[in-house]
Amino acid sequence: MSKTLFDLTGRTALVTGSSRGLGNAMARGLAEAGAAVILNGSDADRLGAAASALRGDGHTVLESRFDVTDEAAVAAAFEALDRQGVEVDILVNNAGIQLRKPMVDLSTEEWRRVIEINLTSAFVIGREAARRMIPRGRGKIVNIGSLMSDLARATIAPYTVAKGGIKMLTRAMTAEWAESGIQANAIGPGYMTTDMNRALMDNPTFDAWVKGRTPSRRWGRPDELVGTVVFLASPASDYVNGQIIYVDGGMLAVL
Ligand code: GCO
Repeated sequence: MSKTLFDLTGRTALVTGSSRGLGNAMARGLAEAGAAVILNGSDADRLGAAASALRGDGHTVLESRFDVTDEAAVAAAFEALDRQGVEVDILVNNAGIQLRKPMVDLSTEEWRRVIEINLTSAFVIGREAARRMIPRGRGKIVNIGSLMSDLARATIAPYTVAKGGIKMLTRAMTAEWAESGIQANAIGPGYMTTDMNRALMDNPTFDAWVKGRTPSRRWGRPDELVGTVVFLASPASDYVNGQIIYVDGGMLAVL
């Protein structure tokens, strides 16, 4: 097997929401596979600390601080990269929030905010990236979905709808951009040990439910997404398009 199949040397990856959590773990994994990484976040201190940590390990890191819901800021960030001669070869649309509240108590503004961050931003940033990938005839887009791309859980309706939309946006990107040499795919993480899930992990009943409902009988670790994101960012996936790969310990495979 060619050694270059999973080699990202010479490629640049932008990972949104990569100051911490799944985004930071994936950015580190892409860097360890040879990519230069562009970290994104809205908090300058957290972004700087994350960048320093990766640079400390010898990786090539740029910082691009923008709010993924601010369309003008997104456009300006890409224009800044253009001016620096930095081409985004790999885009990981990871940024997202969670809001746990019954729909009857949810405000329309709360609904819109989650959809804006978790779904619309992937379209807006994907559009900016694709406008530059299409003339180059190549590009990799990895959208981060969820178990909720396929199944619903009570009290997280806007997150569920957004993640379902991520699965279909991935297919829409494929429908329009595959012929230009872009591969757009998604990853559906299962229950992973992240800050976003801290309240669930600390709830003995929920913790027991996750372990009982997951065939692997455990929560997933953020670094367990690295193999899949490197695969989807590398030449190994040049004929893979419009797919969602669940990294969920088998949860979606069984009742
Ligand atoms: C929840 C969790 C889930 C996980 C993940 C599962 O409240 O049920 O936050 O949404 O974070 O998305 O794939």
